[in-house]
Amino acid sequence: MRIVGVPLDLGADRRGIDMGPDALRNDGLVKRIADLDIEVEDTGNIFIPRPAPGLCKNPKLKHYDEVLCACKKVRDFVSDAITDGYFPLVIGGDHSIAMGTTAALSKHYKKIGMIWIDAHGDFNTEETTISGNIHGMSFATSVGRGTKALVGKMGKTCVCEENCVLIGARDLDPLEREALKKSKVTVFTMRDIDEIGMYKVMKKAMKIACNGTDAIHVSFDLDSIDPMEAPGVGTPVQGGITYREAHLAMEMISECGKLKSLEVVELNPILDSYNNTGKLAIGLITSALGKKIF
Ligand code: Z70
Ligand code: MN
Ligand code: MN
Ligand code: MN
Repeated sequence: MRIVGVPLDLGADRRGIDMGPDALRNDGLVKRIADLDIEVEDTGNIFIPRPAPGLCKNPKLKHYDEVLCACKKVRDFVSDAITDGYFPLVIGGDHSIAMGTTAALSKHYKKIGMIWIDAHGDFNTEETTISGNIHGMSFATSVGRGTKALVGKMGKTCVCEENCVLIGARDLDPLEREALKKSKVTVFTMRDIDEIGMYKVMKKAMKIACNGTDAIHVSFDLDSIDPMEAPGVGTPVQGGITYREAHLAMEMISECGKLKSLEVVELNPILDSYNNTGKLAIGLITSALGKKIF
């Protein structure tokens, strides 16, 4: 296991999530993984330069140059980790970094399934975005949708749309919603979880993500969890999944045996009143890595 920290917040509106990786370390991330008898190497944080002051060049792709540059670094670090035989754990940072992680995986695997756990869809493009924040476009980019400004900029993608699942959605922009409906991504909204429960949602999700794929990537946005249990995130949205549901999801992912990389993003220590969100994130990581209660 190799940890790659990405202190990037330029893909999001709010500052603070750049401190996410160090907050997780401070809460004991490395030791908790080592306690599972997993060899763990922490390579520290990727260097993210501060943006040059001045006018925003394109309000529909805010901090484009900086985010792209950061994602290319993420791609190279993650790709090197895989080449060196490590399981990559990417800790953010805002969700735009998924574009780098999925580009790296695409160099090593032929057909990738992806489980994207998020309150949001992150399925915007330069054309549909309202905010201009690139973290709202990273899912779309990872499956090859959107403008040339992002798609293909980090290399080709082998993330297969029909093997992708979005879980926990409850805050979609209007055009983003239409794009998701037209796509081959399977969406399990909060309503689906209410109706059939997380166990059945995950059974279906794993079947879709595993079908004919040689790797599964999990991209976990901590804002998927209800803000009552996880207040320390970039964009809190009411009505999320519970702590227990999140653990069940991670345990079921771990049991499938195809998990090849994990990414945990959008931790905002500034809003994390009692460090609960950081501790919760570490617990979820250990569940995904195979920790069992009994
Ligand atoms: C909105 C946008 C978003 C995360 C916020 C929100 C996107 N759809 N993603 N927080 N992780 O700006 O595109
Ligand atoms: Mn935002
Ligand atoms: Mn997200
Ligand atoms: Mn989100």
